[in-house]
Amino acid sequence: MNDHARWWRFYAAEISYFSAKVRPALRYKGVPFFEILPTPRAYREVILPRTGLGFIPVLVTPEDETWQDTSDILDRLEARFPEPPLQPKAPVQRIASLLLEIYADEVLLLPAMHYRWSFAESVARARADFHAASGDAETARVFADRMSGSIRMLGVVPESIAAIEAHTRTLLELLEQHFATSPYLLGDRASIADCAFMGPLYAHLYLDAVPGRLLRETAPRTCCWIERMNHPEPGAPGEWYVNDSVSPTLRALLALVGQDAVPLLLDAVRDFERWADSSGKPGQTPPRGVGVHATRLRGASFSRYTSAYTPWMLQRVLDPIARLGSAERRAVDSALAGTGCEELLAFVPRHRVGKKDFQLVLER
Ligand SMILES: N[C@@H](CCC(=O)N[C@@H](CS)C(=O)NCC(=O)O)C(=O)O
Repeated sequence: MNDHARWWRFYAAEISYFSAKVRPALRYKGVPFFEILPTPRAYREVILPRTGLGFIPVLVTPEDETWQDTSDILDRLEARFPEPPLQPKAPVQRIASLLLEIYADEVLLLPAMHYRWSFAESVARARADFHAASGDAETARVFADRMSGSIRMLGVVPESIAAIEAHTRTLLELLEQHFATSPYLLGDRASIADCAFMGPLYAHLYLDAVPGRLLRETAPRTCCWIERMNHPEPGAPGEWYVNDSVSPTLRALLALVGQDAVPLLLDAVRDFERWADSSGKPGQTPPRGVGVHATRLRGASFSRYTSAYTPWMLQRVLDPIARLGSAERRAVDSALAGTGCEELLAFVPRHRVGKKDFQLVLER
């Protein structure tokens, strides 16, 4: 008989972006877990009292610790279950995987939210799926209203929609080329980058009505990768690319990040720095939106709200960069030269964001 007290409890939903990032890691590492629906009771009795936040996923360990925030969860899982690894240690692949993670978490939110909330067919399906997952029509309606009402603040506006769709088509083309030769983003083994890509690609673009057709009609290899990620084979054969290298198709994906996502990320963190210079107080929890900034995607100009989460995610890339030795740094610079990602790596923040009790805190 199973000893259920030793199982992990994963509060998550199938159509939740960030749940989809952690679930493959739990399966891949063979963590014994129950996935528990985000019902009103789960929020009331577990999620809100333990984290003070209304976010999923939340992971509760067998020792009754609470883990929240997918990036922290993936780091802690890696420390607790180092085999099979999901986080490359070699510098180029380490930095590449973190660049792909910040791109997936912060920028692919735009196509994911656009394709879910801009089309009546997708909206009807998502609302029904929210109801099914929460088990409560009113809770689902309130949540769906909040999500659909947030897309303008994220930058999904009439001025940006053509650029968001063009970006998505390019991404799918590049993924199709990549998966023609490699089963995962960094070669023959899954990584944290694959986990992060599952958020937008599985939970939204694959499961939602309108983009679901787009993926099945134009991106069959990406659909196979999604299924592969959700159903890892025990034993996890394969390795990342040899000698810390980057394949031409992975480089093309990094160049897409450099060309389209880096300007968005830099506009966001520069605006956060302006807010912190003028209004931030060390020790304070920044508001969820500290302001609004102008940005551009493929020539389209639009505005988005500025979140303290973007600089926190960027620190995840910049901190390991700062720890590299000079030969390692040269290797990273030469692998990324010409992709456009260099500008992000060269950014030097004046401020620092930390965490206290699951809340972001301005440290300096
Ligand atoms: N940074 C968090 C984000 C979690 C998140 O945004 N989760 C969504 C579901 S995919 C949510 O619960 N949103 C509720 C809200 O925005 O109020 C993480 O990585 O865990």
